[in-house]
Amino acid sequence: MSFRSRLRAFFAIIVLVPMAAVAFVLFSLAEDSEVGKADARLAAGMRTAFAVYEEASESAAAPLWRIVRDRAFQRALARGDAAGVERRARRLIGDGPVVHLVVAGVDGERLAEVGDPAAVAPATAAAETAEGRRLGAVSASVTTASELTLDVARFTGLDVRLVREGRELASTLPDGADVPERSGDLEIAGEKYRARLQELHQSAGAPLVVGMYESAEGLRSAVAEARLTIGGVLLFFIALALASSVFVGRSLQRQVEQFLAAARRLGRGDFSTRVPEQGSDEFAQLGQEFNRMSEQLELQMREVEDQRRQLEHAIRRVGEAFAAGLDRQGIVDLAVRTAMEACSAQAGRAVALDARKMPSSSLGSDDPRLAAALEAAERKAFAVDPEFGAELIATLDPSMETPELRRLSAVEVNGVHALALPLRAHLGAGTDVQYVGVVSIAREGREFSERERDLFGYLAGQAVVSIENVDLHETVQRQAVTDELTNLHNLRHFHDWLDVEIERSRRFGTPIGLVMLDIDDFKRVNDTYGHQQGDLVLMEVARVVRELSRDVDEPARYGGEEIAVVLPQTDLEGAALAAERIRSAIEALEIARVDGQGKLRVTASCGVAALPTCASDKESLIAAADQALYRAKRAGKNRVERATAAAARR
Ligand code: GH3
Ligand code: MG
Ligand code: MG
Repeated sequence: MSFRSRLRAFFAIIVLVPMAAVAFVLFSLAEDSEVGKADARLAAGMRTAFAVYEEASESAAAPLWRIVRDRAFQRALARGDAAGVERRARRLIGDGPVVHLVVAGVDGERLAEVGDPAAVAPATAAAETAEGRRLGAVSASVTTASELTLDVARFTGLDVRLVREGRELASTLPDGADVPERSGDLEIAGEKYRARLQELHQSAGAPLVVGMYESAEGLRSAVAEARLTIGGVLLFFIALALASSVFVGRSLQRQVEQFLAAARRLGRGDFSTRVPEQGSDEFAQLGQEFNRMSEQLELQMREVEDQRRQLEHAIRRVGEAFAAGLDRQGIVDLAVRTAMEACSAQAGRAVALDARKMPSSSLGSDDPRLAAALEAAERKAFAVDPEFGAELIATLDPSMETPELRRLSAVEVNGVHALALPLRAHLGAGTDVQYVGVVSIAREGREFSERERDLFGYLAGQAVVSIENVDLHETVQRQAVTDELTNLHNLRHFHDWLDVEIERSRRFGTPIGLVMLDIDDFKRVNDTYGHQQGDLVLMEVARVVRELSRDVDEPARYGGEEIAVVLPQTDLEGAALAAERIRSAIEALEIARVDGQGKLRVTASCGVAALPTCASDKESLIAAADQALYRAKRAGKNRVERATAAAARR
């Protein structure tokens, strides 16, 4: 059922039902009042009938007087001559206007009756002699029952009926109808009437029963007329109520439709239009609430959209980071920037406890108020004074993982909100998980939400994983090119390096020197002092070689106790000098004995070659240096031998 039909039904109930009740009451009141009026008309008619009767009776007085004064009549009466009286009476009424005459003797005995016996309204007088002797009584009527009936009917507009001694004298009612002898509502010849009966005592003869009748036709039409008026008025009000219900319904519906349309627009994500808020009724309040809700929704949608954009941005950044293969600094910068963007922060930074393990980074606004909040959050995150670096590491067991030591902290300083999270990472081979720094973000005005805190924690965690990955990568890379015992480059790296340098020397026309070094009588060291002592000797010799090499020189472990040094931009002479420096340093080296029994000394022999003087490529260069080394051994060890130019030609 639609809103409008419900409204209509409601109006029908509150308007039509009471109207019907009012109509019922008014109609019955109208009928009652019409019956009352009819009774009043009957009573008035009755009075008229009595008055007409009275007049008729009075107008009989004068003619009667003439009759009783008639000498002949008196004489016949005095004689008691009934026939004479009748004769004389007949003559007397023959001239009119008397229509009926009754003569009684002194003792009341009836002597004569002439004229129309249906006459009514008689006047009565005594007949006397001139001397005053009473002769009898005479009554005369000038009016017949039907005349009286017609007169009264004419004056009153009602039906009239006269009855005497149970016999109908005259009537304007339909002929031959059976008329009940009572007042009230009657049915006569199939017609409804309202009747009033009243007895009228005549001066002579039996009393008359006068009946006044009003046809229900008149009553009905009067009632109908009243009903028509009432009905008209009621109809007017019903129409008025209906019209106002339609008007109110339409306006309510219009408002409801506006809300419906606005809700639909909201549903489609259109927040631009507002519903009207005129007035102060519930609709206006609803409108205000609706608009407020719409504004809130719009705000939140915008926020969601902003967040979506930020997220997209962050994802892109992370994607770029994957593609770029960032270094540690890049990762820390990226972590700080992503955390700032994801959490809508204005400033952010990462502070490292040890710059060798993790770089620091500071991004965004350098507003000192933001910086103050960042620092407060950092201090709180560690729960110790973070002039921290070394101090923190010194005071804490870094492998300890307790909520007091590593936690996300949130602070508010002068309206600036900040978050900080200590970073723990596993960096460097052979170390445990340690605190490496703290990352923090700050913004003015708005506190960080639960979701932002979670996101911040997650991103910081990811940054740690990334740094660990880079660290691991670097370690593996280093291990791949490093000899474990001596920490010199391994053989593979030596070859790669030499390839690169030879290429470079060819391009720029610069020389390359190569020194091949072999420890003298190394087997004897092993045999005499054990393998462990041999290792120590190897490490010490490697250290000396490394120390005496330039940054660009690349010492590498070539084999067992052989070391090769590539000397870029160095000719044979230069290489021989470098080799000699190394040889004499080794000779001077005192190596502690592992059994603690003093020290021991070793010597080494070196073969030196150079490009392009002694060789034309890598293989021949190595071979030339090898041959020189061989010669040095043969010549008595602990010496430097140079390759000959002839080696290059071979
Ligand atoms: P020469 O003066 O002729 O070089 O005599 P040498 O004893 O050094 O002879 P050679 O070079 O043939 O012997 C190398 C020995 O070095 C053989 C091997 O047992 C030993 N050696 C090789 N690598 C290692 C190592 O990593 N540690 C130890 N302790 N010994 C090694
Ligand atoms: Mg050897
Ligand atoms: Mg040797």
